[in-house]
Amino acid sequence: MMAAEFIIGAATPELFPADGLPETAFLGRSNVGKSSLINSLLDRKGLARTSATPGCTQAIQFYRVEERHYFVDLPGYGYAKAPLVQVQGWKHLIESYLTHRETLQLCILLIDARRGWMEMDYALQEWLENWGRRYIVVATKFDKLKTQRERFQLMSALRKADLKHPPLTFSAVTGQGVREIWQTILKTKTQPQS
Ligand SMILES: Nc1nc2c(ncn2[C@@H]2O[C@H](COP(=O)(O)OP(=O)(O)OP(=O)(O)O)[C@@H](O)[C@H]2O)c(=O)[nH]1
Ligand SMILES: [Mg+2]
Repeated sequence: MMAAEFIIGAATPELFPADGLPETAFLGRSNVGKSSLINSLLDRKGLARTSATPGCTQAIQFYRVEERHYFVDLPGYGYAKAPLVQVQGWKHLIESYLTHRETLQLCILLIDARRGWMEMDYALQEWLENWGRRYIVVATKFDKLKTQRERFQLMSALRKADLKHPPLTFSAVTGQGVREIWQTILKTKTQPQS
């Protein structure tokens, strides 16, 4: 089993770990399945807190993997019932992380397979492009698409977003996609940042 431990939930940038280990960050709408993906990749059911209630993860959560890498669980966006101050706090925290974090090597942008791209996903993608961040797109909850037709429609919708890396699919229920996502993470670690 892979060694992984929770290090800190950081609500301000001063609390981010300072030991310089490379990081993979998980981003996406509230409730899309970020924490579930982290648990699946690490094969640890309750490590990252998951919840059926959107907006569960508020601070930026750092998990150290095998003493040489961080997985970073970012708070979700687009939760309609969140108070405005909270939305502004979210924006500030995420932007300072994505803009300044030198150890950030790869962003994993999660998209709900049933919904496809939504407005805020595009905004975030554009933001990642503008800041030259390396990222991949993962369509989660793939198990919820029951027919071939639905799956085909999703994949063609995802490809419209002009991605450098082809989108991957994932399900926390079936475990589908775990290996491909790991391969991408490991590959990124060995490539110099462009
Ligand atoms: N069917 C299915 N349900 C999933 C999958 N991934 C996550 N879920 C469920 O979706 C809900 C939200 O999952 P989380 O992992 O907590 O989502 P999150 O993106 O971390 O949410 P926030 O922290 O609130 O932003 C939970 O009820 C999960 O059990 C999946 O692949 N398939
Ligand atoms: Mg979460």
